[in-house]
Amino acid sequence: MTRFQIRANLKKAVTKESITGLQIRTRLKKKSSSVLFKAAYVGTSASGVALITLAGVSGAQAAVVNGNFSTNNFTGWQTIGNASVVNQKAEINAGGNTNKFDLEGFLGLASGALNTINTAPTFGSAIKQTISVAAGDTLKFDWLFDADDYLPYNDFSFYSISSAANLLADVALVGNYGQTSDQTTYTFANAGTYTIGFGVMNSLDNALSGTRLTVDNVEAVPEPLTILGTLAAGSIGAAMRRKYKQQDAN
Ligand SMILES: [Ca+2]
Ligand SMILES: [Ca+2]
Repeated sequence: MTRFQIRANLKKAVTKESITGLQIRTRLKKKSSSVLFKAAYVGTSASGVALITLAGVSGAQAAVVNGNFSTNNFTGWQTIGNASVVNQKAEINAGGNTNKFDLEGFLGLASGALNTINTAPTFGSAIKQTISVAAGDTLKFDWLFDADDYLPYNDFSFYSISSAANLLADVALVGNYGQTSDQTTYTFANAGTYTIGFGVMNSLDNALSGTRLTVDNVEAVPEPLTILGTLAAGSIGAAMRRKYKQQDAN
């Protein structure tokens, strides 16, 4: 091979290489823009799905575990005193022999919190679970209070969120040996981790302890705005997809 031939071959090779390089770069550019498009598409739809999932599962994941007691036991919950799951509902009994100080400690209540909802709380029982919620999530639960006492022995039931106890019903409300049921909701103003609790106690003495609180269908659901936000995110995603589609066509 002459020097000329070598040079010619080399030139050819370089030219060929540079053409190939250009083609590769062009292809890469094309490909990367379509990859980018796909990434944007997938990314958008993925985050859209994530939001939808968050909104949809929030009730389950935001996370009350076994809120309907369908396991027929206290999986996901902690109990103190006398509590059991009967027919997939939590039954908490006033005859728990756990004093108010221990109950306040167990639930993480502020000291004296139980005295803010009853004049003479003595002994009782409670269950609790710690959940994570987003701002605006609403805790919902069904309950039934069945009093086994008469005034002035004002046995009572309550639910707690973090350090505060809230009265559900007491003998004064339902009458001697009375009962009532309802669904209660509580909306969390701020995102965070909260201990939620349910309890029932004797009052003034520790007798006629058949007073009980039945709890079921405990769930935390996102506020409707979160779902609207998800839809908005979905339309932003659609707009982005249109934009990338245009760029890809150009
Ligand atoms: Ca149930
Ligand atoms: Ca009692």
